[in-house]
Amino acid sequence: MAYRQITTDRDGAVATITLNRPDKLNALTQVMSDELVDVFTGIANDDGVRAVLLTGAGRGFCAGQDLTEFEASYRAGDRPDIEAHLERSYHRLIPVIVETPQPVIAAVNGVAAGAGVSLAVACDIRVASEEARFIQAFVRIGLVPDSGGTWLLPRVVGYPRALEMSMTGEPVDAQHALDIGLATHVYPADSFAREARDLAARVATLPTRALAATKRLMRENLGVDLEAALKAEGKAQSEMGQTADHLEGVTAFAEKREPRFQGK
Ligand code: LHQ
Repeated sequence: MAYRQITTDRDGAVATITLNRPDKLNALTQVMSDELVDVFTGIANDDGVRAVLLTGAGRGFCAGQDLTEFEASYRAGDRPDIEAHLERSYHRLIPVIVETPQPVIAAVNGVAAGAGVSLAVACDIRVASEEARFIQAFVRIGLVPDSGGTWLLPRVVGYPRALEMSMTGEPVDAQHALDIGLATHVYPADSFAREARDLAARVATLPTRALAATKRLMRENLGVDLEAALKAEGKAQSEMGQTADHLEGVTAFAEKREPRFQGK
């Protein structure tokens, strides 16, 4: 599939996906959403990829749903079928990102608004440029958070912060995002791209299968009791115990050297 609204790049085991509508702060269209589903689906089946970086071209990360997609119908006094749109778009896209086996890092280079925040919180790790802002913009247009925003955001920043962000729609700047755990690192704008790439390159050297199982367990175990969580950990650990990377990890420890994981 030739992409029109995203670009992709591969550097070793790191795949970078760049939302590429800079003039519109990378607002999400149906085309962009379909392209993202396609590229994430391909990556999930490509064991040569061991880390994914998601970022935006230009000064924005993602301004959320492209509101002009519905402009004609609003101007005509009609109401678009938002639920049908969500099902075609975000209800396919967000699970594909969340369930990507490889670690996915959001490099939030600028403003993230509405579904743009949801994209960021669907990723496993968020780093922010000091120019980033996070805006739960839905309330500003009389809507509720969608695209997973009611499920993902409370899991990242906790219920009270998620509720405040979503009820006020006020921008959260990079420093505040760091304080509340919405980003785990903030970097100066001029070194941001390099710092994000370096992080992805480091993550790509880790035991990829263990990372895949870790993110799946953390997600699934949030909704189960301790007994079930322990059982799921045991099952996953038994699988990890058979991996080449586990053997390499313990061998490297015994030999007092750095491990060289292969993602196998
Ligand atoms: C945009 C957008 C945008 C189109 C900036 N669309 N062009 C799901 C299903 C159905 C319906 C609704 O929603 C959803 C999920 C959602 O995501 S709802 C939330 C949708 N997003 C928003 O409401 C955010 C709208 N944008 C803004 O509030 C501002 O643009 C922010 C605060 C993000 C950035 O402000 P500035 O830095 O001042 O930039 P700007 O406003 O000047 O924008 C630059 C350009 O990008 C401008 O185009 P132009 O041709 O005039 O230069 C904007 O119109 C365009 N743009 N967001 N969502």
